[in-house]
Amino acid sequence: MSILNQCESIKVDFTNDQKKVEQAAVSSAVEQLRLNYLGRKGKLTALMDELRNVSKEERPVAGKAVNVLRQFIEGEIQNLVTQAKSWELKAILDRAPIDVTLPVSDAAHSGSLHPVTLVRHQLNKVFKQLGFTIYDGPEIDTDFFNFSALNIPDHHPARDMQDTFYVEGSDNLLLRTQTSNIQIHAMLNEKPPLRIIAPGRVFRCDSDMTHTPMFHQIEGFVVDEGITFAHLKGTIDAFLKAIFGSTLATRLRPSFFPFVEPGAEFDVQCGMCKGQGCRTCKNTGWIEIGGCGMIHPNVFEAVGYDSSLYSGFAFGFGIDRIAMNRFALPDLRQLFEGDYKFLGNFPIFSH
Ligand code: 2NL
Repeated sequence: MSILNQCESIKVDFTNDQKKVEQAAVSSAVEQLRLNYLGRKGKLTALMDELRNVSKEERPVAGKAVNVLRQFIEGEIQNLVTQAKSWELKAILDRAPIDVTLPVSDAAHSGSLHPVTLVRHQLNKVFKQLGFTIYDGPEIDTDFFNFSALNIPDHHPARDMQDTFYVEGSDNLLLRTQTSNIQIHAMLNEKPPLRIIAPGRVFRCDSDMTHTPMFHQIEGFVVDEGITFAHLKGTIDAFLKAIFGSTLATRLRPSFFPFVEPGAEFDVQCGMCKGQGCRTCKNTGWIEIGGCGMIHPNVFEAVGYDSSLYSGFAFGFGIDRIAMNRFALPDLRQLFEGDYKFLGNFPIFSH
């Protein structure tokens, strides 16, 4: 068969095959069509090889015919490639839609919130109801925000390398040891009246049965004209009752922290024995929760607040210990081991 006749017959074949591909409307068929004509063993490739056997006189005409056919086929395949994109999209849209309202089966791993997250959410909610705003700040901070502004003297043991993680190669960067740094940032950024809680991770060089090098705290503070110890006592009592139950008693005990004067620690009656004494409360009837006090005038001076005009109270406590109490956990460390068998025991949703 002459080259020109072959061109005719290949074109007829191609047009038929092209129709079939359009009917199938799947993108893989387009690629198969391309291989059948333009691939290494394709029909058009074979025809181009044959050109070599054509006589010199006929070659220009035959060559031109083959070229015209090649451009035609390449153009048509390019069109099909473009069309194939919309076939693929239509295939996706035609799939049965996923019903997101179906209940999750018991066998599925539905995930759950970490116990510390659950307790933090509850604490945030309680403090929001008491009119507090949640504030955030850096986990890596300077000596000023973590220590100096808080009236912690230069040679206080808390600043020791044994107790605080310092950033290598820097003379004053450290991992915060308490979330009070957030409150210093808040006081410098905002003006009184302030009612703020600061939840977050804190870091200390400490690791044993009851201490992990990272743990979670919430600190809170209120600054305004005329704030008294009575506001402090009422707030501590209100939030402890909201978290542990309104029937449990609360108490303050005198204590010392460099950033407050006077200072106190606060306890809630043991929920296990209702104050009778048991293993959980080591027979005292009370669970120690945290510390508090009236903000020291030196702290106000450090942030440029007039301590003769403003007064305030502050408090701080660990979230992890409340989670341990809430879920009756024997070991603090399992909170941070990432063991699915343990973490799967908690609810998906919090309040
Ligand atoms: C504890 C005790 C406490 C504060 C934290 C505070 C913050 C500022 C000024 C004054 Cl900016 N005080 N925070 C006060 C008393 C105690 O924490 O046992 N935390 C786990």
